[in-house]
Amino acid sequence: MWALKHFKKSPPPSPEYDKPWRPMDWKTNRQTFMATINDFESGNKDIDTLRVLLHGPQGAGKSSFFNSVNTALEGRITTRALAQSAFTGRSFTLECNTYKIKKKAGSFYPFSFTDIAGIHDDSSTSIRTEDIRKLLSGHIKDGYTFNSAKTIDEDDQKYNRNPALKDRIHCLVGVLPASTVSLMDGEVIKQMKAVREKARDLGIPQTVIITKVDEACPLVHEDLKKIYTSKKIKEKMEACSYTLGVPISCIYPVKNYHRERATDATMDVLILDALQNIVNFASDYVEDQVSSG
Ligand SMILES: Nc1nc2c(ncn2[C@@H]2O[C@H](COP(=O)(O)OP(=O)(O)OP(=O)(O)O)[C@@H](O)[C@H]2O)c(=O)[nH]1
Ligand SMILES: [Mg+2]
Repeated sequence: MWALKHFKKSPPPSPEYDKPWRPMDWKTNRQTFMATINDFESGNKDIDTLRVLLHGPQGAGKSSFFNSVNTALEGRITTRALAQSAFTGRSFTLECNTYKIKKKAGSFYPFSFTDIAGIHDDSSTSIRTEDIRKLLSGHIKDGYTFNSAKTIDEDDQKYNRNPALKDRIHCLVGVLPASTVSLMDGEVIKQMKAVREKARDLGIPQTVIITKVDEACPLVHEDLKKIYTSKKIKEKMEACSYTLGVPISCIYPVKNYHRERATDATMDVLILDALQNIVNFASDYVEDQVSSG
């Protein structure tokens, strides 16, 4: 009895590491990122735009991620890609849309984002993997509306019979929500892996954006700067790395702009860090393709 009364419960383990496991300098980074991104060139004089494809489950935050990049670069809230306001059970983005972002001086940044419909857990209603392979290799032009019942016809006016390096996708970005990364449907994982394999066969570099970190971890919800000390977020990133087979170093967690009414320096740093890495991968790919003929 005495022993029970005086038995001290050990405190619950802290949800936070003492030190960040990925270094991030929150104060100075935004200017540094902007300077680098503003001076960025495609890495090849024949290719003025590096093409990035956003791919992932429906409602993962793909359109919101593009809007977030646009917002972080422009320094004001923008919503060019329509994101869904609430979950509807259907993919909100239907057409294949490619977006470029204007610099203040009127020219464009040397990269674009292609936003397509998300993967459904029923593969018969998702964009066909074969069509995504064609998109990766540059056969599908912007504005094409995918048909889950059949792949693009070679006579379709949106079909490009002879794509050049500039028409290809130069970096594949998987987008997954942190909150459901460990609960992902087997069919969705299968479709994502199939696309990753196609990209690998074409030598296209790949990264992953983990969205909705605010919904996955209360600490991060309170203070986004805790993203790299949060045990929960590290756990989610490890689960994502394991499930998809992507190295952790190529996974970037972000909180997307979705209902904010003003920009936020901490959100911008995470978004711009991810953007800089994506664009560097794409540029390396283009350089390698040219040097290997
Ligand atoms: N809390 C939170 N919500 C987010 C975040 N990113 C996106 N959302 C919300 O998630 C929902 C889906 O976002 P979308 O950008 O439309 O997702 P999508 O991947 O483009 O979806 P489909 O086009 O339907 O495949 C929207 O209601 C967004 O407001 C985020 O980082 N945090
Ligand atoms: Mg969308």
